[in-house]
Amino acid sequence: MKRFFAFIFVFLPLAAIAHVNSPDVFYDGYAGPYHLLVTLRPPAVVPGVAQVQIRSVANDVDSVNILPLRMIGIGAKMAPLPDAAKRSADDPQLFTGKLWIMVRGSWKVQIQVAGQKGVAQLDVPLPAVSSSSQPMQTGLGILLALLGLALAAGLVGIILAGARDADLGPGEAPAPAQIERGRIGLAVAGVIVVIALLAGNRWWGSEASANARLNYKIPNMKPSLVGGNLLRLRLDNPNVAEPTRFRSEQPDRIRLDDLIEDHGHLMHLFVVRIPDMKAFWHLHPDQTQPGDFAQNLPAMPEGQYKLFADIVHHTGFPETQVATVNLPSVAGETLSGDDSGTSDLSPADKVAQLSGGYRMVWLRDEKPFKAGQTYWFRFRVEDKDGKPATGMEPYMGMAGHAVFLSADGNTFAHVHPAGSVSMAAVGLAEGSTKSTMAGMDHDAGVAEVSFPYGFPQLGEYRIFVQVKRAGKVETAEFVARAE
Ligand SMILES: [Cu+2]
Repeated sequence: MKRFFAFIFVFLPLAAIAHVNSPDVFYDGYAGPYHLLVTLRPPAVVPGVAQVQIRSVANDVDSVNILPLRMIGIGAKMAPLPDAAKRSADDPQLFTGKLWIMVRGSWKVQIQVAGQKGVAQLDVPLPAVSSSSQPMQTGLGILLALLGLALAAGLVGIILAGARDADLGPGEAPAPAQIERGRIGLAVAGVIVVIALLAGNRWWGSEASANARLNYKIPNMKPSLVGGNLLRLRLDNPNVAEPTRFRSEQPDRIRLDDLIEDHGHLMHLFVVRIPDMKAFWHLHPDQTQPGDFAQNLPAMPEGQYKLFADIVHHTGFPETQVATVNLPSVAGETLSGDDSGTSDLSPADKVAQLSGGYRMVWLRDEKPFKAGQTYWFRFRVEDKDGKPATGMEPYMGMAGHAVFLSADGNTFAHVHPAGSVSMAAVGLAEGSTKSTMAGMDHDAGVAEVSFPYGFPQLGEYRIFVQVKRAGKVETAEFVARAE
């Protein structure tokens, strides 16, 4: 009975996809000549409403239209009519809108911008999932149950009265035969109501469990250490894709044999020692077979480590697989290729020391950060005399890479100057139109790097910033707090 009336669900905020507990999408890029900072807040539950926020950096935009599209497949070509984003009355550079996202999976938001320099377009990837459902609040449940009981009693009453009193004239009392017919009516009505309630309960139960099966669970990969320094990772696929045709169809598991490269690698693995967070590596394990990855570890001190492995599916759907592992002291190999990291970080408030007397300065104002707001996190690399560093190079095609990690290790985001989207998804979303992302190769060589991001909850965070200078990847760590 209670379950029958539990058809209204109250959903918790969604937990994870790419990044862990940090679902918002931040994107710094250009629609043709227009520089935009885009924040997408995916719906907490799908179907649901995504919030869209677009800031025109140079204040040269007159109007913005937004449109949700599937990332790949037939839905990517069938565009509904776009919605107009609303210009804020207090802040003419800010445009906001809402979009309905009807199906779980890999989406993009197409942003059409008009201004003095003509019309231009930018596509921003939006992964959408529901991660949990929660029973309805007790008060509402009781209210709906009482209303439902009143309806059931009303139905029984109508059938009883119809069977017993239909032939009676005004003021006439029912004869024994009519009373008997009334009893039969009452029994039939009771049976109908009980069957309706049981069938409804069953229908709801199967809908609820179908829905629960589609809730997104954070994949917990299985790490193991082989032969002293080979780290093997067995990926986890606890999630199912939304069935495309019929609800009753058994949904497919999200595949692991469909991964695509994201800035040059199938996997970006971040290894952070907890709880001190003074050791940090950014590694790129090789796929040995679908779902299995292996990495020769660098020299590492003994300790407990958190692992975050970023992968991207062929749909452009990004995922972070997580694990916690205790490692003995690893003799390890010297880092090579794009692998980087160090075990002697000291978290800085503002100025972090790099090698050779260089340093990284966090260009922040003293105002505290608010959770849920988008900021640019800017960093400058200086030489020992405080001059902007020379010899800056792109690291995996970008001016910098940043990891935002909560002090408890439960919130993780891998962010680039272009934002928190996966570069592989951006490539898919763009299709034929070529937009420009902030911080790509052409921006490298500059001593300053910025990352758009917003802290999802209050609390303490660490920011790991990686840049490449004179052939060497430098890692700096900063402490931040969201109030
Ligand atoms: Cu990166």
